[in-house]
Amino acid sequence: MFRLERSSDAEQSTIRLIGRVRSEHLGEIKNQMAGGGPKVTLDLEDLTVVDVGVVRFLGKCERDGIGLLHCPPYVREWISREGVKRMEKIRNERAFPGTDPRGGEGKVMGAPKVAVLRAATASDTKEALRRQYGGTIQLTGADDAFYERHLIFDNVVDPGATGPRERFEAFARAMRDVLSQRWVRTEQTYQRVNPKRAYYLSMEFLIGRSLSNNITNLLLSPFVSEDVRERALDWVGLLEQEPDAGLGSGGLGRLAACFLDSMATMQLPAMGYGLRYEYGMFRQSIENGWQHEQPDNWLRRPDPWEVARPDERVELKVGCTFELRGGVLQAMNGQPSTLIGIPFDRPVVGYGGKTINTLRLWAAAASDYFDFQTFSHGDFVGALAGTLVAESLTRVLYPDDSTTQGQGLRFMQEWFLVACSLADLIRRFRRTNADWNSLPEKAAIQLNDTHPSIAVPELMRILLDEAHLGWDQAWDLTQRTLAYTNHTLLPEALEKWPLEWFETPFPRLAEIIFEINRRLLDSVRHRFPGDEGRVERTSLIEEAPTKHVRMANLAIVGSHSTNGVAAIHSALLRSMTVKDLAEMFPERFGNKTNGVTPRRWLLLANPALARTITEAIGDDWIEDLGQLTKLKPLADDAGFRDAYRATKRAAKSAFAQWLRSSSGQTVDPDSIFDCQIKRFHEYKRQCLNALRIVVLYNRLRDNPMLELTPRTFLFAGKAAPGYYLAKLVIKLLNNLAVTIDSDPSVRGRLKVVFLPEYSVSLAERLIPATDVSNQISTAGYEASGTSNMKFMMNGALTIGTRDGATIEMAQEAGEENFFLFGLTAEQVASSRSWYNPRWHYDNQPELRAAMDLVSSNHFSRNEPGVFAPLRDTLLTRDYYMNLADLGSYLEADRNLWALCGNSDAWTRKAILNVASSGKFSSDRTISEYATDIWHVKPCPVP
Ligand code: NBG
Repeated sequence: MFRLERSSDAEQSTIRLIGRVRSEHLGEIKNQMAGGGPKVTLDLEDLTVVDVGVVRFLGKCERDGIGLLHCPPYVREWISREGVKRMEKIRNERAFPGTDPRGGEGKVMGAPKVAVLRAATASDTKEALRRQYGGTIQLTGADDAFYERHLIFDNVVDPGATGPRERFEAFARAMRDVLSQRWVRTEQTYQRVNPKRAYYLSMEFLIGRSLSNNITNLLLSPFVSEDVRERALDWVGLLEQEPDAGLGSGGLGRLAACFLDSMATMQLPAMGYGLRYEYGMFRQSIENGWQHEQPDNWLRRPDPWEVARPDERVELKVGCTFELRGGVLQAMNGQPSTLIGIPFDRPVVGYGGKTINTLRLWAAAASDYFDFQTFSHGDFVGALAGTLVAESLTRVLYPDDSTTQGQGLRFMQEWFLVACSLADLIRRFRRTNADWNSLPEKAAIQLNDTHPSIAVPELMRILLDEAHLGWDQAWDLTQRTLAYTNHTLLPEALEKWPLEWFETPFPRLAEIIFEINRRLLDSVRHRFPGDEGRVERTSLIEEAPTKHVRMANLAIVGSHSTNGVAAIHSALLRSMTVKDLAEMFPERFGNKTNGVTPRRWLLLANPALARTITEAIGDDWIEDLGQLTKLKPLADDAGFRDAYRATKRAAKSAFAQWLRSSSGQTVDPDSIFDCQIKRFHEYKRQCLNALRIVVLYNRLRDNPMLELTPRTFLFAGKAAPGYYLAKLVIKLLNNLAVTIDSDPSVRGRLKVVFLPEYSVSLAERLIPATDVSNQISTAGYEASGTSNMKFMMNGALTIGTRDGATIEMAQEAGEENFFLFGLTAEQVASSRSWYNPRWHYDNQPELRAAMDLVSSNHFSRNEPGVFAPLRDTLLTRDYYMNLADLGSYLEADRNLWALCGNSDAWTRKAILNVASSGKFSSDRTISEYATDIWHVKPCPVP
C-alpha cells in the first residue's frame, strides 16, 4: 500500500511517502508537489520499496534542489548509481566534444593545447590515448569507473558521505590507474632493452603537488575537464586537498624534481632515489612577526601516488646498534645490527605520457629478526624499542638549506640513502648483466651535492667484497660510474664528517677511505714534490682539530665528473674552492647551468600566458623551450603586447583573489608586484631589500607629492629554525608590513606583504603574477638560483646582482632588458680586506636615515631594540656587503620605476625576457648531463 501525507507551514511543505512506492504513483506525487506552493521536501522515512523509475525521479528531485529527508542508505546508493549511469549516457551522446584544441577548460585545469589533439578527431585522440594507457580511460561516469570505485570501495562509505579529501584521493587513484600499465611497461622496456640508465641520488626532492601536474603531462586535461563539469566537482577545492610533498628545503630539492620531469619527458631511462621522510619541510606560521615552526605530517592521510614494495626491501648491516637520546644518535659498540630499507615508488610522468619513470624513496624499518637475546632475557619492550630507533632514521627532513650541521642522524640518513640505492641498483644491474666490467656502460650515478658521496667508498666496498674484484679494477669502475654536482661554495656548507662516525658503524668504509687517500696523496706527492701544503689541502682527511672526512674531496676524487650549476659558480669552484683538486684533475671539471621544467612552471602555473604563447607560435615550446625566441619580433607588435598584458593582469587578479579568500589580505592587482621568494639567508640579502623599502618609505613621507606607481612588495620564504638573524629579517619584514599599512601618508602607494608557508604551490601562484623579480645575493654566493628562471619565463623583469645564473639570463635577454646592479664577484672578493660598512653609513644620507628609522623603534614600538642585532651586524661585520650595494640597488630601482610609466616599453622588455628564457629549461640542462656526463640515450617505450 502507498499513501501520501502532507504537512505545511508558511515557508515549507513536507510530503511523506509511506509504503511501497512504484512508478505508477509518480503522477500523484508530482501533483502534490506542484500544488505545494512554498519550498517542498520529501520525507522518505517510511518508504519501504521503490523501483528504478522512482529512484530516477528522486535523483532528479535532488538535482532540482528538492530536499530528501531520512533517505534510507540503500535508496541513497541506488540514486547515486543511477546518477552515474545517467552521466555515462550523456557522455556517450556527446561523444567527447570537449576535446577542443584550445583545451577548452584551460582555466580550471591549465589544459594545454596538445599536439596529439590538433591533428586528430576527438575519437581518434581518445583511441590513441586509450591505447597508450593500455585500456580504458574511464575516469568517472559509470559505477565501475575508476573514480567511483575508489570513492566507494577505498573508503567503504556512501559516496554522498564523502568529503573533498576522499574525492581527491579517489581522483588521484583513478589517475594512477590510468598511468599504471604504462608505468609497468616503461620498466619492462628498460629490462628488455637493457640500456644505460641514469640514477639521480638526492637527499631532497621538492615535488609539490602531483595531481594537476600528472593530468597535464598525461594530456588528459580535456577528459578530466569534462568529468569535472558533469559531476559538478569542486575542482579547486579537490586540488587543495593534496598536501605539497615538501621533501626538500629549497632550490636543490626543487631542481631534483624538475630534473625528474625532464628525464621522463625526454624518454631517458632514469630513476630518482631519495628518502621517504614522514615529516617534510616544517610548516611556517607567523606570530607577532616571528616565524614559528610546526611539523609537516604530510603522510598522515594515505598518499595516493606511492606504491610500497616490501618485496624489494634491502637489508643493511651496521657494525653497532644505536640509541636516540633527545634527537642525538649514539652508537653502541660491540653489537652489530641490521636495518631494513623499504622502497616506496612514485610515478614520474613525462610530458605526453609516453615514459613513466620511477622515483624510489626509502623508508627505514627495523629488522624482522627480532632481538631474541634481549627478548629471551625478558625485555620484550626493550627488544621492540629498537624498531623506534630504526624508524626514526627517515622520520624527518633536516630543514637547513645550503648549510649542514654536524648531526649524526643526518649522517646516518645520507649513508642509508646510499646503501639502499646502491644495493638496489646493483641488484638490478646483475639481473641482466653478467660482467661487472660493464657497470659504467649500464649505470650513471649522479650525486646531488656531497650528501650522497658515501657512494664512493660504498660502491668500492661492493666491488671489492661482493664482486671480489681487485682494487684497481674496482676503482676504475667506481670512478667511471659516479659523477658529482656541487651546489654551493659557502664554506659552512662543505660537508665534513667526523672520522669516528665512519669507524664504529662502518669500519670497512673507513678502511676504504684510508686506502683511497693513501693512493691519492702518493700521486699528489709524485706530481708536486715537496708541496706539503697541497698534500694537506687535497687530503680526504682534515686532521685538526679532530679528524674529519672532507666529503667534497671524496666525491671529486671518486668520480669522473664534477660540475657546478651556473657558469660563474663552476668557474669559482675550480679557481677558488677546490683549486688543488681542479689542478690535479682538470679534465673532470665542467659546468651545467641549471634549468626548470616549463611544464610545471609555465604550462600549468600560467595557463593564460601558455595559451597566448601557443596561439602565437604553436605548442612546440612545451618540449622545446628554445622555440620561445619566435616571440621576439612580437615584442614590437601592439596586439601581442595587449594580449600579454591581459595574461599578466589575469594572473595578478587570480593571485589577489586567492590571497583574499585564503588569508583575508588584500593586494591591489593594479600595483606593481615586486617579489623576493626564497630561503632566508644572509647571503640572499632580504635585509637589503628591506632597507630599500624603508628608503622608499622615507622618500614618500618626506615628499607626499612624489609621483610613484603603487608598489606591492611580496616576500615568502623560510628561515632555518636555529638561524636567528634570518628569523629577525622575517620579523623586520612583517613589522614593516604592519607599520606601513597603518601609515595614512603612504597607504595605497606602498604595501609590504609577507606570505607565510612558502611552498611549491605558493610559488606556482605568485610567480605568474609577478612584475619584478629580486635576485640580489652578494655576487659569488648564489650558486645558480632557479626561481630567477621561473620569473623570467613568466615575464617578470629582474632587478639583480651579477650572480649565479642571473648573469646568463641577462646575456640571453640583453643587459638592456635587465636591471643589474652592485659589486661583481671579483669586486666582492678583492674589497673584502678593506671593506668598511661604516663608511656607507657616514656618507649615504638615505641609507643612514633608513637604518636610523629601524633603530628608532618606528617599526617595533612594542619591542624596543629588537632589531639591534641587525644594525650591529650591518655596521660592524656586514660579511655579505649589504651596505656596499644599497646605493646601486636604489639606482637600478629608480630606472625600473621610471619604466613603470611606459607600459609599452615595460611590456616589450617583459616579452623579450619570456622569449629569451629558452635556455633555462631543465630539458636543456638534462640533455647536457645525458650527453656530456652520463652518455645515456632515450629509450622510447612502445
Ligand atoms: C642551492 C644553491 C642555489 C642553486 C640550487 C640548485 C644548496 C646546497 N644549493 O643557488 O644555493 O640554485 O642549489 O642548484 O641548496
